[in-house]
Amino acid sequence: MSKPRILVARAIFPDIVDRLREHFDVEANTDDVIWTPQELAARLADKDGVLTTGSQRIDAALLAAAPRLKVCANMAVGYNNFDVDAMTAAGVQGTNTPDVLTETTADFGFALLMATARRMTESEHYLRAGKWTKWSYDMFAGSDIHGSTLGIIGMGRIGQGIAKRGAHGFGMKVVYHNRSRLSAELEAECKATYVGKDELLRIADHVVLVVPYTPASHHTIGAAELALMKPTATLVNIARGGIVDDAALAVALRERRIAAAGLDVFEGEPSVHPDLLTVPNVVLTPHIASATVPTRRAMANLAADNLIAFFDGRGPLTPVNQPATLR
Ligand code: 8YV
Repeated sequence: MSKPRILVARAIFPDIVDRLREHFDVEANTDDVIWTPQELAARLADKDGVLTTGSQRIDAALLAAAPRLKVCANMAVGYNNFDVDAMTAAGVQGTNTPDVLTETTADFGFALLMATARRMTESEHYLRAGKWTKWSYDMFAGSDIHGSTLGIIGMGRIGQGIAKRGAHGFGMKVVYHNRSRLSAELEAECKATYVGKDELLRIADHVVLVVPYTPASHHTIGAAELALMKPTATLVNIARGGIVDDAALAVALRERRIAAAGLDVFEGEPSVHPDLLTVPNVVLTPHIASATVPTRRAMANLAADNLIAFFDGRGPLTPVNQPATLR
């Protein structure tokens, strides 16, 4: 019997592609070309499965052009690149990579918060530019992390990881907002108190966004929300581009309506709003919150294992939908 045909849509660890070759007839994007939706559809026309990253859109048009496609394994916990309703209607299984990146991403969220509040990149640029000629009492004075109030919007696994780091490691008072309230046990573990979104924005010294992207969470933070925040506050977005109105944020940063922002994700990335590139009080990183070698390997391995388990007939390990009948 011939092996199922798989497309690995972006370059990933070569040994993990080799592992997939033991099970599948694999076409791999070894040169890491960024395909247009039409090019992706053409390559999927004869494929049974695909390993995607967050940058390939799987929607009704693509599914119509790929009639054999049965499973899409995303190498990411977020899957807003999937039109899940269209996939479910077409009988196509989707999977993601939860859990394996939780702690690494929470580490990064905390690192970005600290770098932002303590003005680490801004001061490094100053030093590298040869501008450091004398010490002064207020040079790059930022805001404290320890003992401050941390507001987390989106209290899933990563949000909980950040809450624990803040509460247990830095003695922060943690408040959170989420679609649903955590159990009393989880709230106690995270030492976190549930509040409304506006209250969180008003009282937090540092706001971290970890909410998944959906049409409902588009521009969770815009001009009106930024206006509620303290002028001394820090905003960190490690969630998705589009959760923050980047244009409104650039204005708020330039006018010092909030003190600083740390952004790992952007609307329309890899493009970055030009005004964010010219304000000094923002730390910018290129969507690397999960980027450690062990974690990226674990993500790629879990995506591969999802494909293997699906075609073995064991069922996907970490499904994102449950089509009533599969293609
Ligand atoms: C990925 C992410 O690196 O898992 C996610 O949702 O945002 C990142 O960990 C990125 O989406 C590439 O797949």
